Amino acid sequence: MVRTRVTRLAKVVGLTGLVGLTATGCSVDEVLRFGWPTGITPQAERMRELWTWSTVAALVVGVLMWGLMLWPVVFHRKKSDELPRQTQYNLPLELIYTGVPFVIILVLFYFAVGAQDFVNDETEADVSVDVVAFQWNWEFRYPDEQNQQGQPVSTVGSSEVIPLLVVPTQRVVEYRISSKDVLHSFFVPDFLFKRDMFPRPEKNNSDNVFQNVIDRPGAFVGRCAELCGTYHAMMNFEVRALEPDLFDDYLDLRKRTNLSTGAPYSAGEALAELDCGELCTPTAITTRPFDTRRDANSFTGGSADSGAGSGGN
Ligand SMILES: [Cu+2]
Repeated sequence: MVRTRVTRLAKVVGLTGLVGLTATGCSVDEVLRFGWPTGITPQAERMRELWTWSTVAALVVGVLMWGLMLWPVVFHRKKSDELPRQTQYNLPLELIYTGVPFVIILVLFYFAVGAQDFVNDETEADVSVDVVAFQWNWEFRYPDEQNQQGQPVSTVGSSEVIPLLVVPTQRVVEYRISSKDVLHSFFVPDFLFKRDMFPRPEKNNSDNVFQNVIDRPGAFVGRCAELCGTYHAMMNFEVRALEPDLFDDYLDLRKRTNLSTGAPYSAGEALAELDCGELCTPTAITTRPFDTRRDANSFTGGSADSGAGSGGN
C-alpha cells in the first residue's frame, strides 16, 4: 500500500523533473551557470565559478534537508497514539548541527575571499585610463598618451555624443576612477563589475583603481549605477574593445592632428579612419545620446515641458 504510493510519487517527481530539464532547452553549460550572465573578462569567469560552486553546495544542503524532511513524512506517519521516542537535548547532535553550518560558512568565506582577491588583483598595467564621471556624462583620459599639443588623449561625452571608452583586448587595462561632483558608479554589465566613484578618491581613502583583461573584441554598453541626479538613467557610455594592433593604430591616430579639422583626432574620427567594420563605427552602437536640455528644463524661465526629460524631477 505504502510501497505503491511511494513508487507513484517517485514517478511523478521524476517525470516532472525530466520535463523541466528537457523542456527549458538549456545546455549543460547554461544549467551549470545557474542564471549567472556571461562575462567577457577572466574576472567575470572567476566570479561565475564561485557562483556555480556556491549554488552546488546550497543544492547539496537543500537536497539533504528535503530528504530529512520528507523521510519522516513518508515513512513515519502516525500509527498509534503512543508518543514516539523523544530525542531533544541530544548534546552530540546539537554540536554537529551547530558545527557543520559553521564549517560551511568558513568554506564559502574562504572561496569568496579568493575570488574577490582575484578580481581586485593589480599587476603591471598595459594601458591606463582615467575615468572621470560628472553630472551626467563621462571623460576617458589616457594619461600616458599625449597628443601633439602636449595634452593627454581624452574623450568627453556630451548631449550629442556618447563617449567611447576604447581599450585593447588581451591586455591588462587599468581603470582609475573618480568623480567631479557627486557619487557615481562605473558599471559595464558585460564586465559583471561595478565600482562607486568618489570625488577626490585620495582624500576619501578609497581604492579607485581596478584592472581587467577583455577576452574578445566588441561594443559593450556602460552605465552609471549610482543615483546621481535627474539624468542618472541617461548617463551611458560604450566600451569599444579592439584587437591590440588595431588599438595601437587607434592611439597613434588620437595623438595626431586631423588635417581636415586642424585639431587632434577625436575618438569617432580615429575610428572612422581605421575603418574596421562595425567596431569602427564612429558613434555608439549600444546606446544613444540623450539631450539633458538643462536650459529648457530649469526652473528659472523656460516654459513647462512635458517631454521625456522632465520625469526625474
Ligand atoms: Cu552618475
